Amino acid sequence: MSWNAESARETFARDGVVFLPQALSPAALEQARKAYEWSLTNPGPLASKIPQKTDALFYQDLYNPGCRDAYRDMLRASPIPALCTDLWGTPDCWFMYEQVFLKEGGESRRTPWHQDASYLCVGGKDLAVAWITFDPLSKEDSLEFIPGSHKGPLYDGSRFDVDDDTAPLYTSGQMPRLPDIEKNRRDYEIVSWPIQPGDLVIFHTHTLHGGAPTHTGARRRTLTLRFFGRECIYENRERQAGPNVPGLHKRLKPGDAFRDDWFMDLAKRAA
Ligand SMILES: O=C(O)CCC(=O)C(=O)O
Repeated sequence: MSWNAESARETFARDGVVFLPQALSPAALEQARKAYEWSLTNPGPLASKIPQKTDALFYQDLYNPGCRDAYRDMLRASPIPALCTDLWGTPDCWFMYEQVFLKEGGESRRTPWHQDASYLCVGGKDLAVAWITFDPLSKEDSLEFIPGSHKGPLYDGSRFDVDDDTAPLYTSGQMPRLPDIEKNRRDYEIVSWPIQPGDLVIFHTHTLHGGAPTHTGARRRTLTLRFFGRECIYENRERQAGPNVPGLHKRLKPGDAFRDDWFMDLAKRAA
């Protein structure tokens, strides 16, 4: 481990993203890889191919109901929940949901710039997405972030329209439309890191991020694990946004502490 917990916490609070080189041991990485492979071989009801202008594959799956069993041992053994509580400075951590991505087979499109928070009915300080890649990536081929954007406006989601990355997910106009960051890159501070398997990027669900395309002969297999902690509330979103938990939107109302028995409690609290 080549970082300092206190400076990682400061970085996460300031930038909404932190790079933790070799945070996963070979055993933890292997368990994560097996979970990822499980997802690929057991697609859930929401697995989909994201539309592309080429024949390349951009596959994703999320909220697979089988994950709670298939991922349980991996999550309980993983160092990530403790890293999240360190970053937040609070002792609770619950697993919210997984998402897997696979880009391969040619020139894939970028993952449009977006904030995960637009798709989720949860807000607050203690939120984290752990981004794990199983392929080494150059800085240019990696996931990119706008540091500090977790403190800025929450934009409408991208609906991943093949012709327009900023085309809004929702139609009511309650949230501002995403700016065209990709066309105006020089107006933004953008960070990314070259990645080796075992490295971890952890970001807040409100942080603007977008993923590089992959090129012919390359492949990007990534697993993202989303967690929440003590300081989180249920927020109103249109069309009852995720996480996809049976009955959640009936049990919680805006402003309630974000809690539900459905979520896996992963905190290792002192006895
Ligand atoms: O890996 C990618 O291309 C996208 C990751 C992402 O956008 C996410 O996990 O929210």
